Amino acid sequence: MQNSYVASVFYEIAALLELQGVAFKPQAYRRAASAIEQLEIDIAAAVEAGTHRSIPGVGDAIAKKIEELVETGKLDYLDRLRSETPPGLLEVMAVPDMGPKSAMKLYRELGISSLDELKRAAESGKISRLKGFGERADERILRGIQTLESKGSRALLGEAVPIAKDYLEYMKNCVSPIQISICGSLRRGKETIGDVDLLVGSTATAAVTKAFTEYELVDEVVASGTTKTSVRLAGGFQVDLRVIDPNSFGAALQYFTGSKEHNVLIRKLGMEKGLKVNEYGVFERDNDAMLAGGDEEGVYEALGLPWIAPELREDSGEIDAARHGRLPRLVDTSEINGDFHVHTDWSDGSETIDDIVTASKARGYDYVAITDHTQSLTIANGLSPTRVRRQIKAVRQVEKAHEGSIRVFAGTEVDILADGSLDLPSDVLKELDIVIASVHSRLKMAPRELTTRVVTAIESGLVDILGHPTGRIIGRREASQMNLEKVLEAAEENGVAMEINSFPDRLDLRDAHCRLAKDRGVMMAIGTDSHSVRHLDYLGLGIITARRGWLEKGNVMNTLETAALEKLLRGRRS
Ligand code: DGT
Ligand code: CA
Ligand code: CA
Ligand code: ZN
Repeated sequence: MQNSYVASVFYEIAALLELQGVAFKPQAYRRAASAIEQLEIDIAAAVEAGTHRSIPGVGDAIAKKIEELVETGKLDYLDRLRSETPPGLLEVMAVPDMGPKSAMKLYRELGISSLDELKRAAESGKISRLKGFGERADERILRGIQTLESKGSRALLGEAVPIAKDYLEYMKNCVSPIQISICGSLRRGKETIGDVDLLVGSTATAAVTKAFTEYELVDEVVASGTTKTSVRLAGGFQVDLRVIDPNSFGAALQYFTGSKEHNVLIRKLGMEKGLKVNEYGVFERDNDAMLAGGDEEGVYEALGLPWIAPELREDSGEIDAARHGRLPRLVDTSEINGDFHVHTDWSDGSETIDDIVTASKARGYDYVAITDHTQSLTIANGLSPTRVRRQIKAVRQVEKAHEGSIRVFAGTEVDILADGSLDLPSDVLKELDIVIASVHSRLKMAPRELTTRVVTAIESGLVDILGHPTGRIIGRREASQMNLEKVLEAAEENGVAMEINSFPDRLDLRDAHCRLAKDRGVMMAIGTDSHSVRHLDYLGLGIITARRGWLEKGNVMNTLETAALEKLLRGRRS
């Protein structure tokens, strides 16, 4: 059972109670929901261990409901509430800024009980005319509906990557020889993906299209033409396929990788040079002679540019940099030597230290850091000072058993408490090889207070890495309102690295913030925040995020060789 599911049930209960005009109770459910959402361990595991009762905001009544949900997957109470409320009102209430009172009023006075009805009423300007809504209400509501719809339809990069890779492998096995690539936002590594785009260079269009639509996960063929076919997969992903003549494969790859904004600039640059650029190639405008098209490098070369990495193609200065020979040499997967953020079964991870070390070795790492939670995160079975000391010994033993084949850092993800102090005494922190410090609670405190809290931790002289710095959860929780500039300034002064947390729904710092950190001279540290062995694969998402942030080898701590890294870590907290 997923925490997000349990949280969503409690949010729904809160909303339903609000619609019924019940006081206080909705707040309690919302608090519990938010705490469950932020839990770093599986709620079912918490129930099993009995620790769900110590989640903030969970009293006896809510604890029982959690148990019922985890055990049966259902909740009687929710079903009852649902039957008492007009269906569709929740949808209406989900529109940003639409409270329960407004929703009820719209229901009573205009009979609105669905998003569609709300949209129609707003489009015809009816809502502004109601008493108490204000003259811009229609506009505001339409904008809210748009936000709601756009957010709902995008998937996480980390969800799309494996789906696209499987599809690609299948296509390669079906049709050979084949020129094939992922393009679109997925190739650029954007944190959320609208749809997956595949490009094939082949003259056997019909055979390729047939193979594409016969993939076993295809639920429905949405559109089928001679050059473009779209399918919807079980689970809802849309995948677009384009088939192009192999002579134009590079030009099409460039075109369909986008972004649209990047392509507009590319075409404009072509125009200035008397060239025409499209998905078939680069052509002389005067006589249509084809200058490039077979490969992507050739397309850029014809425009007088070096090849630009897909992650940079967002119209954020990349073309200018390319023209002046100032493109970054982006950090590459082959340069990454280890992972800085891994949990084990000592706190809320599911495997042993040895499992993690064995798996890290299999991935070719030179080092891995074991960084479990600390005591104040009781729900995550956080470690007390005594247990930290025991764990250090355990880490040394595992490392020894692997006979020098991998360096295992004894670390922690220490909680940053509300006043900025750390959740372990400094003598214990000094015994560790590496310290990540993270905020896990009270992210919504006043921005200035939060900034001071984080800066205090950075200035402690005990921290190597600030974990998931902004605390955002993609699509669910906005980045915290702390002053990032101030935090980066403190990090630079104190030689503290910012994490790129690679967990699919975090990617924190995000791409643009990584670039800012680089400009401020702050080092970045990629960590997967793994809670199981398979999460170690998320490292790739962190690397893509680093590349989208224009980071080079020198900006990323994971590129250091073991000896250099140890020197850096020792120097930082002595
Ligand atoms: P998404 O799917 O919303 O995450 O974003 P993209 O970038 O994958 O967009 P998508 O799937 O609509 O189209 C794939 C690429 O094809 C896009 O990045 C650029 C190119 N493209 C599509 N339509 C146009 C267009 O009208 N003009 C230009 N210049 N390029 C286009
Ligand atoms: Ca796309
Ligand atoms: Ca598309
Ligand atoms: Zn954390």
